[in-house]
Amino acid sequence: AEHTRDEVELPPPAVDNRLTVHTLWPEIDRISTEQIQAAFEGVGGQIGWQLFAEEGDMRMYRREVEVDGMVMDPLKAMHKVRGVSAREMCHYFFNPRYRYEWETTLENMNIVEAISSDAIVFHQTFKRIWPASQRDALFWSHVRSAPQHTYAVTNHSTTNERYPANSGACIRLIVTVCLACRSEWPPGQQPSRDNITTSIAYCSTVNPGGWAPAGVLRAVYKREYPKFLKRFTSYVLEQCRDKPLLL
Ligand code: 6CM
Repeated sequence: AEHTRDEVELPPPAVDNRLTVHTLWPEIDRISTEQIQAAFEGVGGQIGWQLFAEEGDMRMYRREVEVDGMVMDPLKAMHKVRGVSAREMCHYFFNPRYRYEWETTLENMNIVEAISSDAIVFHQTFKRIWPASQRDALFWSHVRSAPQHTYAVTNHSTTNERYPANSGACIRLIVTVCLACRSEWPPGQQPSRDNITTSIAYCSTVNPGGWAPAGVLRAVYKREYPKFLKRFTSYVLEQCRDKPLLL
């Protein structure tokens, strides 16, 4: 009980072999690679990105995209956090044990398949937003390391025979999310809680999967995404306080 956070619980530095033999692996590998690369590409100078929330080091941008009247606005957020590592950030985002503690839009979470130490398939239901129907999502989640002290979690919708879409009260939404984190510390120094800075790039694209009023949806996103990122980062800071830094 002394060691509440073993190394083994953290995202592994290399891909788990149980994942590379799974049927989802080619898709997981391709989409994760694409998402991580795109996450660190700036929004400056790119047409269409509008800043909609700014607080301290956090900046949130969205692009207004509608397909057949349905809002599919891509969202991109940048943030900087001092005193935690990229690996720690991704550990708390990926690991289902902590999800109810920071995810406020969540109603229920189920593990559909625990593929490996770095990949899980989840089924989640979200809190209902009036006047739309309740939504659920089925997605794989994969955490990996990348060069330059980078760790990232990618979540992407998938299908499963045991969890058919639109069979109950819920409408299935389609999601692609990437939380990419990169740590830095002053050259020539040993990294510590006092000198480490982690840059966060969070990208999300949600297709609501069925009718939802555009105005309501955009208002919900405008309120909920900043709330999520602020809450999540302060949650990780709180969890890591007084624990040894893990790179
Ligand atoms: O990325 C976030 N959470 C992850 C872990 O749960 C995961 C979640 C993805 C689903 C994102 C869907 C958000 C939609 C929530 C509102 C409910 C939709 C109702 C539509 C009808 C009007 O990647 C944090 C997600 C933060 C969302 C604000």
